[in-house]
Amino acid sequence: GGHHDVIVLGLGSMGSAAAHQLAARGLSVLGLERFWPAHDQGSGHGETRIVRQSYFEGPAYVPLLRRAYEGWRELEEASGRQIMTLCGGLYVGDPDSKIFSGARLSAETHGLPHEVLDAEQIRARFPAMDPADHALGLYEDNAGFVRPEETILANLDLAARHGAELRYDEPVRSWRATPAGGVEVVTDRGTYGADRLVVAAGAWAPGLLADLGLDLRVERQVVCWFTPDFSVVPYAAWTSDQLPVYIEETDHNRDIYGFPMVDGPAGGLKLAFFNTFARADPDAVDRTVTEVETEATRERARQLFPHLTGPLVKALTCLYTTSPDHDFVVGALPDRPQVTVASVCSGHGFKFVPVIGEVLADLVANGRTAHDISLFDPSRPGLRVPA
Ligand code: PYC
Repeated sequence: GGHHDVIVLGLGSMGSAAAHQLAARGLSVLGLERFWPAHDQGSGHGETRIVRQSYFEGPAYVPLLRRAYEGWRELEEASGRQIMTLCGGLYVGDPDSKIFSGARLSAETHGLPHEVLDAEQIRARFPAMDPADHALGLYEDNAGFVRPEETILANLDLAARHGAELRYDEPVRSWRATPAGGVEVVTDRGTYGADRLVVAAGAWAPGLLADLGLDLRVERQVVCWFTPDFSVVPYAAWTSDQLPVYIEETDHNRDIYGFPMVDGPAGGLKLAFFNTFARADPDAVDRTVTEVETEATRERARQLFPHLTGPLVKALTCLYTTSPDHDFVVGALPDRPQVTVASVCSGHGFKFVPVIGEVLADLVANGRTAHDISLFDPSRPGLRVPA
């Protein structure tokens, strides 16, 4: 029981950031989480997430990315945790590929420092890589990775430090807007009231927002860590001192992304298909990864990294919650303005955690934000289930 200023439903990537920033602004916050802190059942686990600014998804994201980078450093400062490493980023594809040309458009539109490298230059600079002869790469120094588990734990610690009440192992069964203009949330263990609600439920958001008629889908992804052959390309060439984060587009939706080795020579090189397009139910997802899946990933990855021939270190699954246009869904519900949604991020949201936390806190505390989030409007027509 009890009444709060705001309930945050879901304490993963976006919810923990919202809980932290709302509590820091002096609101009384109740956070509800169905699992445990920094759990591995949703979209916030797996050791690393890419951060990048020459954003192939569109120049409109770049101002938010600039603010996010400031927020990453603020989060490190406030929490005392080391979270972000900038080791550069390389986006490879044909000259007219969405990943290369989209990254170049964002870089040019916003004057972001970058270099265009041809295949020969990529091989010379990054000896682990052997791209196709006709490929180009956009390289930017101002990219790298963040640590998702550290991020979520930092935001949860800071939320608690600012007085938020955080409840774990407590799945939400239902919620409703009350006639008085607030909200009521029912869990397995109680009923809670608040003036406002933030729905940051990730893969569980489509179920909790089913009455909105949005065309959202949950997708199961597979992430692998492989051992390179260090006798051909030495270990140092695979580390973040010498290898950037990377995304490579090829035809037939076989894009991959990955990281340098960040946890020692036994840790493996983490990479994955950008999307498997496999629909999933978050409560029934098969979290076992098969050898067919890992070997398909390796075979594709060896187009860029021919010497990725050693043992698989590990593999795991992860979920995307995706909209039809692949833009985020962040904002108040038009018919119930006391409810703000976030965390439908279509597989590319994590790098925005600090700025989305700030946007959510702005929307809840002030009813508006100075950030331009028009791209993420929950009432845009493209989100609706087709008639
Ligand atoms: O946003 O960089 C990204 C990303 C890589 C894989 C999925 N999302």
